[in-house]
Amino acid sequence: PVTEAVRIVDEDDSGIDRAFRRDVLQGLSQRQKAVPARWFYDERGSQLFEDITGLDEYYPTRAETEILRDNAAAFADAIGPGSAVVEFGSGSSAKTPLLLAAIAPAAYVPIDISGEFLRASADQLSAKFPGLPVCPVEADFMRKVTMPDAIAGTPRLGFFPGSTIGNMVPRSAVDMLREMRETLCDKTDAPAKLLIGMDRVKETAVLEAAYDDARGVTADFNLNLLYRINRELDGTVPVESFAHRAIWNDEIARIEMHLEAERDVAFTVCDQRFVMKKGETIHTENSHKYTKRSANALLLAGGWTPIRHWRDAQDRFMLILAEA
Ligand code: AVJ
Repeated sequence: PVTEAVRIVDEDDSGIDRAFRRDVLQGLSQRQKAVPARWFYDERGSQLFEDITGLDEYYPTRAETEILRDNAAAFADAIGPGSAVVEFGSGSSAKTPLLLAAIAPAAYVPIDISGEFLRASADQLSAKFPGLPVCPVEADFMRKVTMPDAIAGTPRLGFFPGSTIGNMVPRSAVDMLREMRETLCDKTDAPAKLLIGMDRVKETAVLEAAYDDARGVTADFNLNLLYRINRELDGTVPVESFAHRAIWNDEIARIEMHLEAERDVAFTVCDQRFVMKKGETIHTENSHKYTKRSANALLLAGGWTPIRHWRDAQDRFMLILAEA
């Protein structure tokens, strides 16, 4: 049974998402232009990301799925039955069923900012687990999210797979981890746990290939942001004049994605004019990579105590269980 999602996106009279407009106009006004990676995920962007997860070069999804598949008994043991699984960002992935099958949860609460995608994956999930209450919530999980009354009093397991935390600079990641703590402690006194996926530091060539695949799917994913700006924010960005770039920043252990202007360009977004020189970029994503120590330090700063770590056989990815 799937309950109706609560819609919370703030739109103006002409149907423009205010947060998207603010982030884009502010981001394009900076010296280093930047748009937060969360805006990749409109319907097409979500589909392109699903396509990325199937690419030979993109190992994180397969590595994390392998960890979930190979450690079901250990997860059941560490987490116990009867928790409400609160997933931050509802993928239509194979990972969630693996976790749910392993731990016998009391309910499943997917939280996502994209309502369409949220409902589709909630329906899929519900079909696989008849009898499991599924309560989707359309919300931005960077802020505290009010939990449905259906799971009042139930212990919570937050699930944040995919190394999505890697999109955030440490300051924002810590803020988010603290908000997740608030969300998971809402309407219950039971102690909360968090199961979080983090991608590991590894050879540069492997990392760069994962973000610049031979078929150009990641390039399309990156460029889709510009099409979205043009469509939703009345933009005139000349998309054909931009190229996808993915580079490893070793100093701070992250992959950076940029959109590079291949000639001098000028365009408007919501009637605001912007110019870019040839070679100038819009920074569209960071994907931080972690060691066990850096992951632990980040979690602790966010109010979570790491209690268990699991890795895939090739040491590419880790799932960490932490408690509030
Ligand atoms: C969904 C944030 C985990 O950083 O690996 C994939 C997004 N960007 N290819 C990642 C992404 C380019 C992905 N996350």
